[in-house]
Amino acid sequence: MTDPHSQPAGGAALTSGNPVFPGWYADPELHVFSGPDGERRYYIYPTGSADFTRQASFECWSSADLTDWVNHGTILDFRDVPWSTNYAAWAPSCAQSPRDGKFYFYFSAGDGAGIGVAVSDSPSGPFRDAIGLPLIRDYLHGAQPIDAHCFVDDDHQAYLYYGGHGHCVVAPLTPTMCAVHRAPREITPSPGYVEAPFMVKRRGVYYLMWSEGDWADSTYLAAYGVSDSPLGPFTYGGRILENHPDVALGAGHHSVLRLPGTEDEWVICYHRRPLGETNMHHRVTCIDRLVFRDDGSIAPVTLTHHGVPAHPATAG
Ligand code: FUB
Repeated sequence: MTDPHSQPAGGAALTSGNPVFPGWYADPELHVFSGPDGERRYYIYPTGSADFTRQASFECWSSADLTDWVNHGTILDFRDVPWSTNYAAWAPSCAQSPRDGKFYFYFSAGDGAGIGVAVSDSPSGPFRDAIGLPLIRDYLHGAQPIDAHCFVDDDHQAYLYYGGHGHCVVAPLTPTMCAVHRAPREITPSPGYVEAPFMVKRRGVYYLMWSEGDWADSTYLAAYGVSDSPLGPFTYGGRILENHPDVALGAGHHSVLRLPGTEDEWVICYHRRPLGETNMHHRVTCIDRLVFRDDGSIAPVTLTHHGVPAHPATAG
């Protein structure tokens, strides 16, 4: 295993460090987006990981190069989402519509309240509730309506993946990004699946990733499966994130991103619990390298303290 304390090859490179920004934040979704002013930056949409009975809003962070993260403050507040609860603002996802260029923000509106969708002209918000009611309200196929993830395929079809309590479902979205085109179908990829689906396509292969175990302790981890369709079925591929006894525990609920301007360099953004932390809410947001092997499988991630080298969002 790589030494988690060693710096990446190439000398004293500027690195993100881990965690990449201060504070308790979990469930990070990492993107590169261009704002209304045309500036391309990295964005992270996390869950604010205070006690979840007090989590009633979302923030986002952005960076020019993965190292200098800026907090944009509250981007959506449950006070402006009347059908939501006043707690458990969990696990958001953001996608840019290929049709209108707007940014659509999918969020858990409280345990049991459903999944909402909000919209903004800017990736840093502010977002406003787009439809005034839950996009997904009911438990379908046993899937708890949390942990939404929006994936837009090369043909511009958007899909909404979500589901806790051991069941994963997916539904194609209409071009408005604010309604499901067909009823969600169950795609639970593995008996170990618990929550936090994330989809990425590489070289024509669909990689569904998810978290297993209990997010509140060190049984948490992440795994993946592959398919030739965004709707599965998925063949189990292996574990991606696991505890590192010298670095951190409970690593999971992640997103991955191909670095702009590269053909095949990837990073994984995830949360983990610092060693010695026993409060279940105390999770931090980190970034490390993700490596696809020559056969298309994913190598287990080495959790590090140094993170990843600076890489401009404007590359390529
Ligand atoms: O952050 C709250 C919950 O913890 C998320 O919904 C789960 O995926 C887990 O990370």
